[in-house]
Amino acid sequence: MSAAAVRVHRLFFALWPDAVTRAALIRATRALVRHCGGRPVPPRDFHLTLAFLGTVPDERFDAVRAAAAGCRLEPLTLLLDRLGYFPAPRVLWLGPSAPPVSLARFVAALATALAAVGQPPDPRPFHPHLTLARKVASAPAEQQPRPVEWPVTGFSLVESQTLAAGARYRVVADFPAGEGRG
Ligand code: 3AM
Repeated sequence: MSAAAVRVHRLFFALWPDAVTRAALIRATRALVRHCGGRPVPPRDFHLTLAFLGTVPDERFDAVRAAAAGCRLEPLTLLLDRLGYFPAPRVLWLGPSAPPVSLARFVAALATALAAVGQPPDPRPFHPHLTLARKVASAPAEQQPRPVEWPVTGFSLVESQTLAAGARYRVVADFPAGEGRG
């Protein structure tokens, strides 16, 4: 088979909010996002990336899923209370001012498990954030959002499809917290 014929997926692992949390996120950030300009992320796409894999050949998909299923995420509550700005990609984000240590530990374990099946994620340091808008011209002023509590009961494998209108995300597997090895 030629390389061009190999079916691939563009994948990442993320925390994907439940409907109640998504509604709270919308309420807490709508006005701020409107005020900051830029290109808002549609709320249906809200997520917090844990590990970005990029292109994964179809034949490795099951190994990636199995590697993640073996990683144990402890249930936790994220308090998203801080608005931030990444200047280079001009991204406005919402994140926790005190990220749980267990989440960073989980992300490290997930990266190790993925590397072991030949699919190491992007190596950049984990900086937990939920992107609210892209192409935002400047950092927000001093405003801060009403904090949002996010009960995290699992994590997800997400496929990103690049369409003319931009990226579309689709959850392709869910992994409940409390399962997998410690
Ligand atoms: O979670 P956020 O919105 O910050 O920008 C992409 C998005 O980030 C990022 O992965 C998330 C899900 O698509 N992303 C896209 N290409 C990437 C790459 N090559 C990337 N992250 C790391 N390396």
